[in-house]
Amino acid sequence: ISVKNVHRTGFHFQPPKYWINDPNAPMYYNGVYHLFYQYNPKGSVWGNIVWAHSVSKDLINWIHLEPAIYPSKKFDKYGAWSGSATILPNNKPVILYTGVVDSHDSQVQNYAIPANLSDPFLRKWIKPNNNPLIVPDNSINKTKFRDPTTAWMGQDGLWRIVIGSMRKHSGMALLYRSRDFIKWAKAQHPLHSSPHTGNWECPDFFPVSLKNTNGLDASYRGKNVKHVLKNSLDVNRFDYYTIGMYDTKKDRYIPDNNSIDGSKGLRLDYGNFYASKSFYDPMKNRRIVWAWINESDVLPDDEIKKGWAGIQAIPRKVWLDPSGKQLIQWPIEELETLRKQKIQLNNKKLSKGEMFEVEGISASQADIEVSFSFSSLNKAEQFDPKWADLYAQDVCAIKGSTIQGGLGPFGLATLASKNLEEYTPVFFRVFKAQKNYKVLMCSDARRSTMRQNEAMYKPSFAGYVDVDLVDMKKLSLRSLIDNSVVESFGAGGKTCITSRVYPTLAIHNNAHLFVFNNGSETITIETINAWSMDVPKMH
Ligand code: DQQ
Repeated sequence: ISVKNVHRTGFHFQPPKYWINDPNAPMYYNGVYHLFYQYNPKGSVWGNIVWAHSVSKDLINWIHLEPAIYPSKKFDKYGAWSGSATILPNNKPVILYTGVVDSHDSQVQNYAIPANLSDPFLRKWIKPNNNPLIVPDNSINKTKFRDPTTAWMGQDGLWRIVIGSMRKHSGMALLYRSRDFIKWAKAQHPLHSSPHTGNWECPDFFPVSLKNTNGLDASYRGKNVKHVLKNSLDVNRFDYYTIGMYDTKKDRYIPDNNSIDGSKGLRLDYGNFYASKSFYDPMKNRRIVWAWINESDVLPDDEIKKGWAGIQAIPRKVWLDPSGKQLIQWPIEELETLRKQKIQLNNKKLSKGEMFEVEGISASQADIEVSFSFSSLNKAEQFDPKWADLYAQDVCAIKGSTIQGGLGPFGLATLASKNLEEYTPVFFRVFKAQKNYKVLMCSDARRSTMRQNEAMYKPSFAGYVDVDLVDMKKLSLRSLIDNSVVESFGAGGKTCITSRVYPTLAIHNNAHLFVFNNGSETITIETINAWSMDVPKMH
C-alpha cells in the first residue's frame, strides 16, 4: 500500500487529491444536494483557496465538478473564503462568501449566483460587478471580518446575516440587514458577542424545534422554537455553541442561563471537528450539519507525501434534546446504505478486565453500535473535586482506558493492532461526584500509533455525557471507523467525539476491533450491531 493511500478514508467525503478545509454553502436545490468547500487546486497544504463544488442525490455518493468560485476579480483576488447559501423567494439560490482583497488578508463580503438555473448541477456561478456587497466600516478589524451565514428574513421583510468578527478580544457575530439582498446595513449591535473568546469564524445561527426532531428553515418564525448560535473559535479550533432565545424585537440573541460562550461551553464535537455549517433540508425536513476534519499528522511534510489533506465529517442530522439544554447529532440515515456484512451479538457479559474481539467485519472500515447496561452505580469511582476546573480531555488524560476503575472504563478499542501495540479506545467512565454522577466519554488517541514523533498530535479527547443513569442504567455508543478517523456518538448523539489517528500496524486487514471492560462492575452488552462499510461513488 502506498504512503498516499494507507490512511485515506473509504466512506468520508474527499476529492481525489489535495487540500480541503471548511464546508461551504451546503444546500438542497431541485432534487440535488450541493456541497462547496475550501480547496487548494495546487497542493496538499492550505493556500490558493477556491470553492470546489460537488453534487449528490443522497449526501453519500458524489460527483465532483469544476470549482464554482475562484479568485479573479478585485473583490476576491487574494482568496475566496468561506460562506453560505440562501434560497431566495422564487427558488433562486445565492451564495455569500468572503473575498480577500489584498496580501494583508483584508476581507469583504461578495455574492455569486448561478449562471443557468436550468442546469441541474448549477455548474457555473457568476460574480456580478456590483460586488463587493459589504465592506468593513472603521469600527471593524478588516482582517477579522468573514464567513457570512445563510440569511434569514424577519417579520419586517428585511434579510439578515451575521458575519464573524472580533473587537478587543471579544468574539462577535456582526448583524447586517438588507431589503434587496444587495444593499446591506450594519445593525447598531451585533447579534451577540462574548468577551475573551477571540475571533469567531464560521458562525452558524438557526432555529430548533422544541417539539420534535424536524429541522426548521433559517427564516422560520413560529412558536416553540429555540435558537442556536455556533461559532468556530480561532484560538483553539473547536466548534462551540449555545442555546438561547432570539429576541426578534431587539434583534439580539440571548443564550440561556446555563448555556455559556467560549471554551467552557458546549461543543458540537469534543474532538477534531471545525468550521461546521448546517443547512435545512426541505426534502426530509431536517437540519444537517457538515464539518471539516483536518489532518493531525502535523508535519506538513506528511501531507505533501500523501498528496491529500482533510476530509468532511459524515453529515449529521441535528436537533434539540428534549431537555432543551443541548443538541443531539446523529449520522444521516443515508449512511446506512453503505452497510455491508453485518454481525450481531446479544447479551454478553463482560466482567472486570475482560475483552473480546468483534470478528467478521472489516475493522478498518466499519459502523458499530453497542448498548451497554449495568445493574448498579455503587462501584462508580469518586470524582476528584479538583477535576471540576479541568477540561474533560484532561480528566481522560489522567484516568485513561487502562487504569482500572469501578463503573468503567468500558467501551471499544478501535483501529487496534492484534496485540494492542496500537489502538484508539472510545469508552465511558462513570464517576460519583458530590451531588450527581458524571459520565465521561473519551476517544483517546495517545496509543493510536507506534510512530514516534514529538510533533504528533495525539490528544485524549473527551466530553461529559448528560444522562441520568439513576433512572436508566444504560449507555450506548456508535462509532464510525474509517481507516484514519473514528467518529463516535455517545448516548444516542448527546456527546460526539471525532479523532484522527494514523496507525502503522492496524491498517486495512490488519485492523482489529475489541470491546473491553476495565472496571470492577460487570457490564452487559445488550446488543452489538456492526457492519463493514462500503465505499461510495465519488468521482
Ligand atoms: N477558513 C476559511 C476562513 C475561515 C477559516 C479560509 C476557518 O473563511 O474563517 O480558508 O477554518
